[in-house]
Amino acid sequence: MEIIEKVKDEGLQAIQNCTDSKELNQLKVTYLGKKGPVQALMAQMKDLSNEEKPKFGAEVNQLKQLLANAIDEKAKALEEMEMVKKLESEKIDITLPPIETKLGTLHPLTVVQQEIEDLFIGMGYQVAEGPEVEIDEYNFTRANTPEGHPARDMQDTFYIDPTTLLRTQTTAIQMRVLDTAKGKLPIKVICPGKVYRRDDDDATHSHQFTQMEGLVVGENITLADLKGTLQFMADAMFGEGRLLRFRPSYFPFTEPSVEVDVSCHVCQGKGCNVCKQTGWIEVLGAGMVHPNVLEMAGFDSKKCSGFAFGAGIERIAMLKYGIDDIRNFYTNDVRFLKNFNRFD
Ligand code: FA5
Ligand code: MG
Repeated sequence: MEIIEKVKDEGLQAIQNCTDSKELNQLKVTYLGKKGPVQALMAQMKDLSNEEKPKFGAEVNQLKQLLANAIDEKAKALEEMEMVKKLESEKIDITLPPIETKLGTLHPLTVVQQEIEDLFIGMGYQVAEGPEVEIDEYNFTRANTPEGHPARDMQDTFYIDPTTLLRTQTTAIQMRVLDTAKGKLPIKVICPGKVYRRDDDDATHSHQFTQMEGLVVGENITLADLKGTLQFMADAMFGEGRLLRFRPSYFPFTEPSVEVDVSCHVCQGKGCNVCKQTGWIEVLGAGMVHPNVLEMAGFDSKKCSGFAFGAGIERIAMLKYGIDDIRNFYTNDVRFLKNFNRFD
């Protein structure tokens, strides 16, 4: 009986002190296994008298049951504890700030191009595009500038072969639009795209730049329509009140022709390097579509008329954002491009 008490006290103590389930399994083997004290007590039964046997047997069984229960309970408690520990260690702190995802930005030229497109789409225009590697015919001949015409020298051209070139003006798209219209009126398009010229790069010139051509052909289209349209575009792009100057000019494909200047944003018209001391920056060429152009594309120039313009998108972006060098658009300095991040 003494031994039973001793095994009971020691066993319960050990189980209580146990701190992990592996150790507990070991205890189970130690106390309740074949070589354990409980089993040893059972083995002693045969040495007892018949009167002692039942009482002793019941005590040992009780001890066995007691230890087994204590182990079960402890196992449950340990399991719970270990689960809590695990949950604790895998806890996610949802208050931590997220890893920042950096969004790209639209290039300022794309922003301006899309703004102009939206403006004209709102007035019922369609957007037309064309190839950058263009045939001479659409870039020059159809634009009333046949081979040998002195106006070809106005745009120093990258030729690929004698009849293929990098287009020098989005006017080439205009000629394609007139061609595919097959005499059907009215036409209202804007034509954005890259153009190429052998110009020397400086603050306002690049050998590759972007133009936005506009073309409207219909009945009774007049110079007043052109002027109103350009004023509308300038007000929308630069805010009302920016000075516009219409200057008589010459293009083979328009008659009459104008060039439109906007007052310089750097010197406010006083004269500086950017405007070459003139106070003005030329943003576009325009005019009434030359009758020869309409006739070559199959339109009756007595029954319809049209206006066209070709704007430099870089120049508009420079005026709009106060950029003083066109080369900024092409050097891809992220510090420059970041200024146009519309998501910040
Ligand atoms: C033309 O290209 C004519 N096709 C425009 C036109 C279209 C006139 C339809 C009439 C009817 P011009 O060469 O001036 O014209 O160029 C038009 C605009 O492109 C200029 O006003 C200027 O804003 C821009 N531009 C011209 N050359 C460069 C250059 N090297 N770098 C940046 N922008 C330029
Ligand atoms: Mg010009």
